[in-house]
Amino acid sequence: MNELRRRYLTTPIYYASGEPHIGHAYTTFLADTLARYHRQSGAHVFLLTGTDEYGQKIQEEAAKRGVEPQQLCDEMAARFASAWKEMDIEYDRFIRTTEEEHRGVVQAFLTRLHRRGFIYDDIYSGWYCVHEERYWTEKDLTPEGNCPDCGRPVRQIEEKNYFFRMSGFQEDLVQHIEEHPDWIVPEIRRNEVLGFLQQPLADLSISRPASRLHWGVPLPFDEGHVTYVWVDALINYLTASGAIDPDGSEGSQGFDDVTGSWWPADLHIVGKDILTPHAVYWPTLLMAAGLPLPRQLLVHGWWLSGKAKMSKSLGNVVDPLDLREEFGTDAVRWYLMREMPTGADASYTPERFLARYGELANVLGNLASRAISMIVRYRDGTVGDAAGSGLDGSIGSTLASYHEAMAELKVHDALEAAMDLARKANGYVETGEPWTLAKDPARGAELDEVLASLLRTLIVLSALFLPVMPRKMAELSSSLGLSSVPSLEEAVRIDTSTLEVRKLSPMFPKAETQV
Ligand code: ME8
Repeated sequence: MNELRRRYLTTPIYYASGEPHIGHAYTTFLADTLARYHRQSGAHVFLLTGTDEYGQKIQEEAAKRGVEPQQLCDEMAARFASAWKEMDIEYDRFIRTTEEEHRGVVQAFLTRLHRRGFIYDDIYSGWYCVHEERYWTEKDLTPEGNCPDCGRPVRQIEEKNYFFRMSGFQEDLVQHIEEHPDWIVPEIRRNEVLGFLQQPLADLSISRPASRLHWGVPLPFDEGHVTYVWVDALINYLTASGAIDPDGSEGSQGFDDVTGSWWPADLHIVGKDILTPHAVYWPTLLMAAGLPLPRQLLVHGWWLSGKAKMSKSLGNVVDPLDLREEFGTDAVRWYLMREMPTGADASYTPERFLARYGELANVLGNLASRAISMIVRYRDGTVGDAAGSGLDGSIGSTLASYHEAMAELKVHDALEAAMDLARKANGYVETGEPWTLAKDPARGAELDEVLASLLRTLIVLSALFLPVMPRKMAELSSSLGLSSVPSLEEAVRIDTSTLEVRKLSPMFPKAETQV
């Protein structure tokens, strides 16, 4: 298999303590959209998602509900998996950190670090936020003495911990980031990490005493402690890659040679809330284990409701399932992908949703419906192979901008380029006036040219929108007489004279919801 044509993409693994919400859905749609784009271009893709199941937060949530942590995790993992299936996420693996295989890989990884002398024990005393699973120093806390990340009260603790010598990798990490300008995108997040790395990097606590927290992977070298949930969670990307033998009690199988596995990941897609674990803890842990680093991190912004982050604990989460009921999954995917410039924050409002939906209905849906009806009405569903330059120039430039934007992970720009082609095609209908041509038998050749050009454009549009709206584009391509949505390479080569176009019911019906 050609190495370059492999793409290993990951989403974060979501905490099994809460229900899937629009924030999770956004990241997962983004990953699925990119995965579908690469698959469609012929790459061999592996898309990983899953649930993060250990840690104090899960232990406490289970206790609150009066169930065993495993039961809570089983229920929530099933909820996430079925939500993703319903939302047409084509993942290749759903990993759960409580799986035996993952526990084995975590232990093999830690054994390796321990043997290499990167782990030591010490007494930790300071503040701890259960919700964020993080230690804080006095100066980190808010003026009220709460967690600086989530604002919740913190606890003072003093306990034995194992530490990873993260500080020793500071220079190597800075060098890596400087030598690979695209390693963290967008640049604002890269600069944030470089800024953070201007201060001395501390060592990382990687354990919690089992007396306080039993719900975790036991350290392989001290059963009295479990692995810090963030260390365990990050390793999921490695477990799923198949690089490390989970039964490797020596902790070495697979570490020296990852060929044949999916490691290293091509792209970790995460929200900005989890930048530090992914851009600092994870690469330094991998360096210590002697493993290659992931090739790129895409760090997106937050969906906000007003100015606040949408989050379950703030109670302002809009359930994407609610929107799907009326508008369908594809419209929700389109809205989320088109509205948020990858990397920036965006606010959800019903007005913006309806405006974006209007674009689907009035530009893409309208083009498809008028072009298809004219092909059916004037040519009984089959157009000739009339060449005619028509929209071909616009198709060429659209493809170039679309691929360029996708390569830069600017999905919103790629989609805008695609929608712009549909807009141009509507303009072409207005100026070409096929209805006038149809009235004049002497202008039949001109009509053929216009209709063939519109058909070629619709074929290309179905391929351009496939990654974001797989269901609707399957309907569209089927009405164009194709057996499936073509790749972009194929789309521009299809001989339109062989196709039988059939009527299509409105792709994006008028919204009943008004604001
Ligand atoms: O952090 N806007 O899990 P989590 C956009 N288990 N994205 C959002 C969002 C919002 N308002 N809210 C959540 C964890 N997200 C860890 C990850 S990975 C090894 C371990 C998305 O359930 C975004 O991707 O809190 C964010 O990074 C992730 O959900 C956090 O999910």
